[in-house]
Amino acid sequence: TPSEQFLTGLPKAELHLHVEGTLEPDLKLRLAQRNGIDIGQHTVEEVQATYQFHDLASFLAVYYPAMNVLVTEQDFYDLADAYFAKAATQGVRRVEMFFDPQAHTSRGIDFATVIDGYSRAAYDAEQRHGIDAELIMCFLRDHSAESARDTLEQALPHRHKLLGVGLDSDERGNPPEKFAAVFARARENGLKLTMHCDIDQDNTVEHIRQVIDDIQVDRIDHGTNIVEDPALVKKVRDAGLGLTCCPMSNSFVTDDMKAHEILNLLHEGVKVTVNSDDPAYFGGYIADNYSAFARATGASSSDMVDLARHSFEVSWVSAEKKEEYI
Ligand code: ES4
Ligand code: ZN
Repeated sequence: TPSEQFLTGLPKAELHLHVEGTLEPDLKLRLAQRNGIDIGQHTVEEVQATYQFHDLASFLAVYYPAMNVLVTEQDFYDLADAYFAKAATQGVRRVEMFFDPQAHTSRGIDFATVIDGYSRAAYDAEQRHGIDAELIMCFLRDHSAESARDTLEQALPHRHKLLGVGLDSDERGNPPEKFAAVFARARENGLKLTMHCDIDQDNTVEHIRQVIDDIQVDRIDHGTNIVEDPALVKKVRDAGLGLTCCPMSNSFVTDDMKAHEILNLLHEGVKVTVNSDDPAYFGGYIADNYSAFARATGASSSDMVDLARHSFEVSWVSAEKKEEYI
């Protein structure tokens, strides 16, 4: 198997990264202190001990309350900046970063505070960390379609700070079609579209069909379950649609990295990529995910190079820049 050093050094694009999922225990404590918020823990070890989950519900129950420490524009800047610093040490050159505005506006933080902090950090990332970063605004699918629509309207004056929109949080009972109208409006405004199709869903094949045929997404987050339907594999392959897979995250949600499924899809010509999802919570950043994936599957160096190349190919970077990366 390829060495960790080789995998770290490979230039990579990170296409599936929730910035709120990069909140490390030490930064959480520092922000809590700075804002005078009592989070109930006082040491890194105590905070780390709360980062324990076995499925999506138990994860989200830690993830959303943690965000209370994010209050000022500088807090959002510092969170994203800390992620970029870490990503730079893992060979990341390009980031298309998810953020969840509703997780903040629903607790009284202004939309502008959130997007301006993240956007300023993304702008500075080139100079500070040699990373080209842009933002993807995610809607929380367990909130109403009206709330998503309202969030999109709040975002439109900030349109130039956004690359695209996504859909995350709890998929159960919240199918893609619930958000068809708001995604259509996002597309009219020139935004790229992606949606999560999680690996642990009941009607996953139907959801994947909806995101392709009805929503006409430009990428799919996870989507690994296309392996259940050969016709869907062919459709995704022929469309050149990127899948943003997250092995270490998968192992928390289902006890299975789905690494063999991802490698098989790679060998079948599907544009799969490997990403980190919520690295502060799932125990590893992107190079760690590449390593875990390679160890689990015995993937060759050439497979790993293909994954890294795909990450730039299915990224939403401008055509000229894409050529430089590939
Ligand atoms: C998430 Cl692992 C996961 N699943 C769904 N939504 C999310 N948001 C952040 N991480
Ligand atoms: Zn995700």
